[in-house]
Amino acid sequence: MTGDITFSMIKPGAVGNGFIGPILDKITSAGFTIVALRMTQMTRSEAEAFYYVHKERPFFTELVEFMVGGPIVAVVLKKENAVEDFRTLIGATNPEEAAEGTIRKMYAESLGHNAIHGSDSDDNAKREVSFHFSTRKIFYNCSK
Ligand code: 3AN
Repeated sequence: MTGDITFSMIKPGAVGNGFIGPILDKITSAGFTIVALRMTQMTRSEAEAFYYVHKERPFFTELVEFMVGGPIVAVVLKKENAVEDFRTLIGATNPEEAAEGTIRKMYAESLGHNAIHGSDSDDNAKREVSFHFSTRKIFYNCSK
């Protein structure tokens, strides 16, 4: 059985380009309910910890630099089959390969600056949600 919660971050590039509103509108129009939301700027050690699984990858330093370069919007989203449906909504990691109408196709600048993050599994969604939000800041009972 799949969970009904996923975690997303609107990344600094998309925030800086003024796309918070349009991106949140696409997310809620696709049937996701926002149950937690926070605008913040990650510290270097927070970004390194969040992307720990990528620490051996060649793009790790570039990724951390980008993610600490400006504010992000962290959101917890609720919907049936949330993780998979949200990955479909955001599109491929590389915006050049993302399907028409996906968030990355519409708002991403490049593979490194790809507008938005979405959890890739239920376990990672749980880890990422608790990384950014304490339990009492998540409003699971929201329905719209
Ligand atoms: P996704 O975000 O689609 O799950 P991951 O988990 O493979 O993709 O990568 C995490 C983030 O690292 C991506 N969102 C992207 O910003 C960055 N990234 C991934 N691959 C590359 C790459 N080859 N060059 C630069 N940045 C990359």
